[in-house]
Amino acid sequence: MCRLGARMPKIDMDDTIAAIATPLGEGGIAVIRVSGRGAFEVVQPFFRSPKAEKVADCSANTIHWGKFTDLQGELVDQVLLSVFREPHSYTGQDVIEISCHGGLAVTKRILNLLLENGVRSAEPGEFTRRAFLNGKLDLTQAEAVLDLIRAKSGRSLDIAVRQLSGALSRSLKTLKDELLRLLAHLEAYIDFPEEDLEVNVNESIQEQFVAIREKISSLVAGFERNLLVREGLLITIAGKPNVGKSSLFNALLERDRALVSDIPHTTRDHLEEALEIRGFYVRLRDTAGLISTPEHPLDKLGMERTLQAVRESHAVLFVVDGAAALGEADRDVFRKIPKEKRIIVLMNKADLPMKMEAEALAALTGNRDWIRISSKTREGLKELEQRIAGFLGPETSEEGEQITRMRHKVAAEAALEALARAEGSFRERASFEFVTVDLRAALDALKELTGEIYSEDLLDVIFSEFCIGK
Ligand SMILES: Nc1nc2c(ncn2[C@@H]2O[C@H](COP(=O)(O)OP(=O)(O)O)[C@@H](O)[C@H]2O)c(=O)[nH]1
Ligand SMILES: [Mg+2]
Repeated sequence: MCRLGARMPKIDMDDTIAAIATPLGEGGIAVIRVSGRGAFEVVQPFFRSPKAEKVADCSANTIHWGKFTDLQGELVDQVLLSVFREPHSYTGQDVIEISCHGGLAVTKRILNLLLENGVRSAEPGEFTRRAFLNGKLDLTQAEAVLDLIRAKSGRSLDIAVRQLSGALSRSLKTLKDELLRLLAHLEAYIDFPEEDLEVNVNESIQEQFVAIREKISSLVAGFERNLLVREGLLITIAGKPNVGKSSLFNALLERDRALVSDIPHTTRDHLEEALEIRGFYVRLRDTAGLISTPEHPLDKLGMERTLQAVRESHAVLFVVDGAAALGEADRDVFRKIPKEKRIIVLMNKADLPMKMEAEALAALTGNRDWIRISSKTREGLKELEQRIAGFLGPETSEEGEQITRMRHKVAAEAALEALARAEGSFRERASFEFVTVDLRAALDALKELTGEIYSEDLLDVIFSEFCIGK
């Protein structure tokens, strides 16, 4: 691996670090993780096993019951030590995991005893950073560790697990191999005058360019959707007062979260709740009904909040009352929704006799389809959930690997640009040196994506997002 820039790493990789790896609080057990060359020696003075085993003599991947005491021999807790030996551990170093009872005082006491005995407190993400630096994971997998911990829905968990298992790394490896093959191919002909290239060689090189370009493009294609899957789709319910927005909000949440009444302007501030729709993480907002001429100062504030919520959201549910005719107030609301938003039109109160004219609604909404729903009887809600899930992904995931972070996108786009330059030079029959320089730049961009090329600053940014103990 090579490092960009000639700076010394800020973090010493060789000292022994420790941290509580489980959430701080009460639980069945807690785990304190120790990693580094001195892991066995620093734990030894505190550990008494019935067979008086030395920690350093324990075989790799074994678990040992014993007493954890302070240096005066006072019992702190009965613990299990899990022993891992370099290089077969999470960090690639000698690692001991101390499982103790899951209380705040006991975990802190064990950690403090270790810290007083020459162990350094781990920085956020430092265990995973060591794993990366020791080649246990590439950078996309290290990022997936964080995504897995943070996953809020089944779908975001699926993506993180695949990425952690190396699916994205393998796709990138194939791409890098193809780029290397193309480079080798070109370099084999570098001493030939271009015009002497046989037609079939020329065609084969062009085909390789196209194949690589298409693969990188398809990696980038799903980025925005993956980002939404990971961070959650923000959906705002908008409509004039009394069309049933809060009732719909409650129906989707399956609990009475928002106040519902037939008094207009019941909802003044917007409410936000998280829910899972077909395995996707969604943040749903109920808003104050939009009116064009708010009189009460609180209504004016409510309007501003609603408009802000609409602007911030990825998708808008535009609700009309199907039991009434379409009015100017509905038109006003629709005009306030930016048209680049994903919009779903909902004709609510389908359990009542319908008065809404389909033509008028189609004319207003630019012929968007609508769904007839009833927040009262739940009619149409399944279809609505399906439409929402459709924004985030196909029902079954048969697509290839896709990137999940802005950092990946920037690197993949840099690779695409360099590849386009190389392809251009090749078509224009420029000297092969021009072609290979840009191909190498494309390769380097992919290496930055996987972390074969990295800077300490980049690692600082990535791992600072982690919690201590991971
Ligand atoms: N029959 C019927 N009434 C509904 C439905 N949805 C809402 N309502 C009623 O419409 C009124 C306004 O509902 P609310 O959810 O507070 O509307 P909001 O002002 O848009 O939030 C209340 O009396 C609700 O019970 C529905 O699907 N069917
Ligand atoms: Mg309401």
